Amino acid sequence: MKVILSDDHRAHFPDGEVYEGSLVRPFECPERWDHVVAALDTAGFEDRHEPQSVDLDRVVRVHDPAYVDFLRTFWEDWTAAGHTGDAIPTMFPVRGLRHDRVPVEPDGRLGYFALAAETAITAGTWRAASAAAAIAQTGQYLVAGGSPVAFGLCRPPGHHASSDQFGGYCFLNNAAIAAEGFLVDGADRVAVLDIDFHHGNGTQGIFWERADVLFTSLHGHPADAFPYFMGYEDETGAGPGEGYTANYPMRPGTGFEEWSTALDDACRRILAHRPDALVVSLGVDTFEGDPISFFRLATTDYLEVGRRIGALGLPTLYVMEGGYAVAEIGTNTVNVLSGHLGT
Ligand code: 5XA
Ligand code: ZN
Repeated sequence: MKVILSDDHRAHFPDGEVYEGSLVRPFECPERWDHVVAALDTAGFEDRHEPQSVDLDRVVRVHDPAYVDFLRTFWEDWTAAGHTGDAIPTMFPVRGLRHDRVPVEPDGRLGYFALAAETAITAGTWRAASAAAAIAQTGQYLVAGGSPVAFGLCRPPGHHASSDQFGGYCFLNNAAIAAEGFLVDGADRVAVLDIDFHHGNGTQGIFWERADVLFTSLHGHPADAFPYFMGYEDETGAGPGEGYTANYPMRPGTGFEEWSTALDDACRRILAHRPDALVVSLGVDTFEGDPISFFRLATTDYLEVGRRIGALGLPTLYVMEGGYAVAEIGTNTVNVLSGHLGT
């Protein structure tokens, strides 16, 4: 299996995360990447690739160009305004406020382009986020070019990033960029399977009115879990995209039996879509020991997850999303990949 990775992820590591009333060390930390690499080493995944340069012309097919520009240039504006700490959004265009004007002042622009307050922008955020997008793109090129399966070790993750908002540790939507890339390179239909614990609101929103990309997501019920305001079962797409979104929200304590029944149903829908390629948003925060989630999957379950996805027989790109049980993230991730390969 081809693995695409870059050390540029280290450029993004905020000083703190707003979590349950405190500023804590971010759960989304560089050691996550180190543990995945160590597990890949141990399991013999040696076919490693550096990403090509990010292709922004393709990125803006799923993101608003003004948003991409904001991410690229914001740190300069923030520091020019005299700020020295990380940029944490505090005010948002919520219900009753206007969305049709973008503020000029950096703090206002930050809130305009944000969907949550736990995610800060730092000096190296653009470098890391654009490298993660480049990793997804390079994986997509490899799979479109004939590799049956590839794994993009993206950090920061991407599935919460909407066309014009960051949050949930995400800036550029790596999975959506890859899915769109397959279409650009000739695919007629693509499927996204999001198995991160959190609903992939960004990916869903990007493809909401599209029939060429099927979006399926298994996740913590929005009544109980971030991102709270999306991910219900009755969200099925709109216009030409009606019927091309499928959500499987599940309650606290869900174990592998119930979760895998949802996986099987999502897989059935994916096969019915007859996609030319599959993008898997691979989060392992479904793990029973994850500190911020509430599913109960065990380390050995991830082998079976990979087996079932591999059994679809589709050209597949995995992109890394969440997973915060740092000591186990490597084994859990690699178990999915090994299961896919049947090893
Ligand atoms: O998949 N998304 C995540 O793992 C991040 C959730 C952030 C919760 N504040
Ligand atoms: Zn997650």
